[in-house]
Amino acid sequence: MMYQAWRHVFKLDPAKEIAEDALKQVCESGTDAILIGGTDGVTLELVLDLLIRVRQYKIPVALEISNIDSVIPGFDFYFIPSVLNSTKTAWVKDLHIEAIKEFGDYMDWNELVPEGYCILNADCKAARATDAQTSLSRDEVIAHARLAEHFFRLPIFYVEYSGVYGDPNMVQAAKNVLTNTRLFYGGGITSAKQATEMAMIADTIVVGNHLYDNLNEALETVKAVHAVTL
Ligand code: 1GP
Repeated sequence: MMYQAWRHVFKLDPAKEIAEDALKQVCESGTDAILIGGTDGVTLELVLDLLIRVRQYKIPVALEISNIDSVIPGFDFYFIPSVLNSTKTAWVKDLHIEAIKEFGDYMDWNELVPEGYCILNADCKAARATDAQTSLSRDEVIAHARLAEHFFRLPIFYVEYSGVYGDPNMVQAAKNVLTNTRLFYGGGITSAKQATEMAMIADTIVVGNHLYDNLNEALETVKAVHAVTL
């Protein structure tokens, strides 16, 4: 299944441990894909280990690149974040330029999926790591969404609240102005009810942390999302 059709995604952090039985349940949950990515402590060994384990199952798997040293072949897609509300050009495009300088001749551009991130939770690791300007008004979120779709023509605009449940009004504001760019929502989903609420707005719902906190509740979000048609 192409990523444009994904409604529900589980994000696994290579730096966090997950037991074999839990991983099996995640991969066989009916979710549309596994996205492997994290902010801290992501190493080549950890990524490779998790990729091999996930590959036992019949599920698309994408790497969300967090640093150039942990990129390995063998994924179905490579998601490349550009943090549109970062105040440092490093996170918008400089690291990307570095990677292209090194690997540009061998890159399979068809496997690369650029994501325009808009991080709205000031307290999450990603916001701190990228010096994101997170206190955006509704109009500013709309402007970022338009920048993603009409200026950079990115296939994905990712509203990221990692760790806290976001404001559905902000997510809706972004959705209202997007036509071709897919809206990903991630952050703080801990129940089927929240998954349903965000699935009524965003194209793709990402569930991460709660897998490690309460697996059964996290698994319930799959059905909840798939029950909603946009
Ligand atoms: C994190 O958007 C994802 O990058 C999911 O957020 O971990 O809070 O579910 P949570």
